[in-house]
Amino acid sequence: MKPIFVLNGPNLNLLGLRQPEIYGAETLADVAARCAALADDLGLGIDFRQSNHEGALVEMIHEARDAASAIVINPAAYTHTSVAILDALHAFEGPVIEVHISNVHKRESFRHHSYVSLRADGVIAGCGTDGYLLALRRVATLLAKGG
Ligand code: DHK
Repeated sequence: MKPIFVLNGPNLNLLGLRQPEIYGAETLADVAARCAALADDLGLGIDFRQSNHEGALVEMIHEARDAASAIVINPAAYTHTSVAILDALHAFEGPVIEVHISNVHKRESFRHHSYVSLRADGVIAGCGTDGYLLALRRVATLLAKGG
C-alpha cells in the first residue's frame, strides 16, 4: 500500500521551542518517531514532512495524488487562510484527516474557521501531539473499509 503523507505547516519545525504552554515540549522529530512506531504497528508506511511555505505544501499534496493512500495534515496557520491548500486537497481522492495540536476553538476567533475542514473527512483538535496518532488510527480504519 502507498504510504500516508503526514504534512505539517509553518512554524511546526519549532515544536518544543515555540509556546510550549500551548504546543507542548515534544519536538517535531519526537512526533515523527511516535508516528513511525504506530504506523509500523498498524502495518502502514508514512512519509512525514514539514514546510513553512504554502506552495511547497500544495506541491506535496499534488504529489500525494499518485504517491499516498491518505493524508494527515496539520496546516498550522494556513488552516485559517489557505484556499490553495483546500483546492489541492479537493484534488486528492483518499482520506484526509486534519490535526491541530491545540484546541483552536478555545483560542482567538480567527482560529475558529478552517478552510481545510471543508475537505477533511475528520478533524482532531486539542489532543496535543497525540492527535497525530489518533489521526493515523482513523486512517487505518478508513483504509481497511476501502477509503
Ligand atoms: C498550529 C498553529 O501553528 C496555529 O497557527 C494554528 C495549530 C493551530 C495547532 O494547534 O496545531 O492556529
